[in-house]
Amino acid sequence: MSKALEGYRILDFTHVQSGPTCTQLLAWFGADVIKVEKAGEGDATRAQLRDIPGVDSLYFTMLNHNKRSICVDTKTAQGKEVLERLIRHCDVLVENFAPGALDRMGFSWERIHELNPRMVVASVKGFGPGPYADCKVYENVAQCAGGAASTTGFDDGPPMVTGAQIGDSGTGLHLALGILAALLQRQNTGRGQKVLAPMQDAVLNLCRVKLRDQQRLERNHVLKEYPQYPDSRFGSSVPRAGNASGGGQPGSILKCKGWETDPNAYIYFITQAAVWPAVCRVIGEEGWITDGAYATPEARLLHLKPIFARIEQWTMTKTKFEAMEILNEYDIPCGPILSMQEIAHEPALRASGTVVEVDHPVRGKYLTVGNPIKLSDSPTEVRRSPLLGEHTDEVLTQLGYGPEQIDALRAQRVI
Ligand code: CAO
Repeated sequence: MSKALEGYRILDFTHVQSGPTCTQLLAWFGADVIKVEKAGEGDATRAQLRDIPGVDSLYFTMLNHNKRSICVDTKTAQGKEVLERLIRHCDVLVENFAPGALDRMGFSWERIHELNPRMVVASVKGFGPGPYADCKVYENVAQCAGGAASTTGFDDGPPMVTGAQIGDSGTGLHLALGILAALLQRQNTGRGQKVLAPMQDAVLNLCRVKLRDQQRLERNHVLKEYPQYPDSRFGSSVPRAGNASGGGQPGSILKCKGWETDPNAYIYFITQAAVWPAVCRVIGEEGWITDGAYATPEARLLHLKPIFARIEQWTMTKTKFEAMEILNEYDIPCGPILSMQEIAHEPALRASGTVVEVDHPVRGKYLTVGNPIKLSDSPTEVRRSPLLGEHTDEVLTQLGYGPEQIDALRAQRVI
């Protein structure tokens, strides 16, 4: 079967996490992704967080599937010549170097556009234009600057970052969308364009509901869906809401049977208005269906803490999976808190290709997260990440280099 992005060539000048997540997605959709790495060392993540000495780390392998790897020292004259040929050969250049690195290498947007006017040049940077435009940025910096940390955690604790890599992988997703839009526009204009996804902006986009709440707070000085209501005072900015949903359907994380010893024996429980009578029946509080203090969503906002405490008395009598089964019978929205161990063995995720076992010639078998986006006419087949420079000769040959020229480049340590 054909692939959605078959025929598109991506010059993958990315490293660490944000850029590689973007190009990995493009590769999964069928693009030919050529990862250009520093001769001799490669992407720094190959050697970071290693669990087996001398073997490409899981960090690297899990972010670079389905790509080809070519080693070129792009700071040498001959290396720049290789890069120029690659720019002419490819449709998209994706990079996430520190601000200015590509210009310093001699490949400004103007130069790239001159070499290949159809090329889309896509960049992840920590910040967009402004006072921090020149800063280097990693995941948690973006979470902090994008509004996630100040709105995550508990009211009486410090700001908190989340394990979901919304700054890196979240920005990679945004960039991939920008690239696809630019490629579609190119079909009409014949021209490439610059695509920029700043990490701060991507995180803020994912924190959109908190900017919504900031404005609601400024107008009404209270957020009735937040756990601070009705007992505590609100300040001037959106507070941390703990595990409350903070949205139109109140929710909370509740203990289940075994919570004393199992750190993940919890369930997320949502008291959706439509199923409130069912919630009351399940927990044995039928009186709450008609009691004025509980009967409407607005009335319940005054009593969310005692309501969830009462529901928790019920969830503590069930395992999270037993509770799920019962609640699903009544269409009550809920979800078990799954550990990574449970997710790794979840048969449905294996069956859908979201958790995939991959075989690597040096590392052996390992688990990875496959393509979470499913296209019915473009199935994803997850292939292992490339060894450093595995495809250097193959790609250089495609670019028109002969065997002697390749040997000479190798002798001069350009590749
Ligand atoms: N040959 C020769 N040199 C190469 C090369 C190659 N094939 N590939 C890269 N380089 C050089 C670059 O030209 C640059 O050199 P200069 O600093 O002399 O211009 C250098 O290698 C890489 O620079 P860097 O500053 O990007 O790398 P770093 O490890 O110091 O910083 C990071 C890493 C992530 C902080 C920075 O790249 C950054 O802020 N990127 C943008 C934001 C981002 O993507 N952050 C997410 C990080 S986690 O996903």
